[in-house]
Amino acid sequence: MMWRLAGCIFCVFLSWPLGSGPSGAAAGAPEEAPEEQVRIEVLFKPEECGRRSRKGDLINAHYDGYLAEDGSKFYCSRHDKEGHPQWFVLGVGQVIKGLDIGMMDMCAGEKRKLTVPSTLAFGTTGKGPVPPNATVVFEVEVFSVSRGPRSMEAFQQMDLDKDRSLDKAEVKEYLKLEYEKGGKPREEPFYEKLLTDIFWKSDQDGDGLISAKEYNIYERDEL
Ligand SMILES: *[C@@H]1O[C@H](CO)[C@@H](O)[C@H](O)[C@H]1NC(C)=O
Ligand SMILES: [Ca+2]
Ligand SMILES: [Ca+2]
Repeated sequence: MMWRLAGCIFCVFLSWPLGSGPSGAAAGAPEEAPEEQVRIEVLFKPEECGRRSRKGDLINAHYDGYLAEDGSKFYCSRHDKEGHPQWFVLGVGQVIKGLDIGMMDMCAGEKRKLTVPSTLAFGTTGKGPVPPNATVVFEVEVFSVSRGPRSMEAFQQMDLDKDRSLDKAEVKEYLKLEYEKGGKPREEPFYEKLLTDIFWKSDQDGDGLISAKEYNIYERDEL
């Protein structure tokens, strides 16, 4: 499951309130002051601590969110989406900044308590039950850490003619396979819309191809 957009098959997209929407602090937050950091407390670390999470990794985790002020719970992934742990890509803004930061270097089985200042959470506007400027606390439990969706393996798999760039036909072929594997084949207009969206986001120079560089926007250290 490689494209973020295709991720809806297994709910990669974190719905509200974890996603950093336009009103989230991630967008246009000023430089963090030194005290505006995520406080990380490791609650449990398994003896066998395998792969540590890094930017671009695909993470599967549960998290509960509390308001620091009164300890009230405002979010619980165990009760959302039928209680399935959530999937997301770490470090790329799919979740609030505080989680992107505080969930680095975790292994499967590890539990942490993260205290996140509002600037790295829901900002000066807040969101839903989270009031403006609220410090929030997340209790997170990681179930799996794996290579991110934009791995070069995935790129090579998609690049059928091996010219180190992806055209629409190649991406479409891949998406179709992924959706069929997921048991949810779609109609043509669905793929067209998805492709338009993917290219709009990834084809930065607008030449109709996604180059390896454009594709691998956040995993440079793995190239
Ligand atoms: C939140 O913080 C901002 C920036 O410090 C401030 O301007 C604003 O008045 C605060 N809002 C509330 C509701 O406290
Ligand atoms: Ca190609
Ligand atoms: Ca391009």
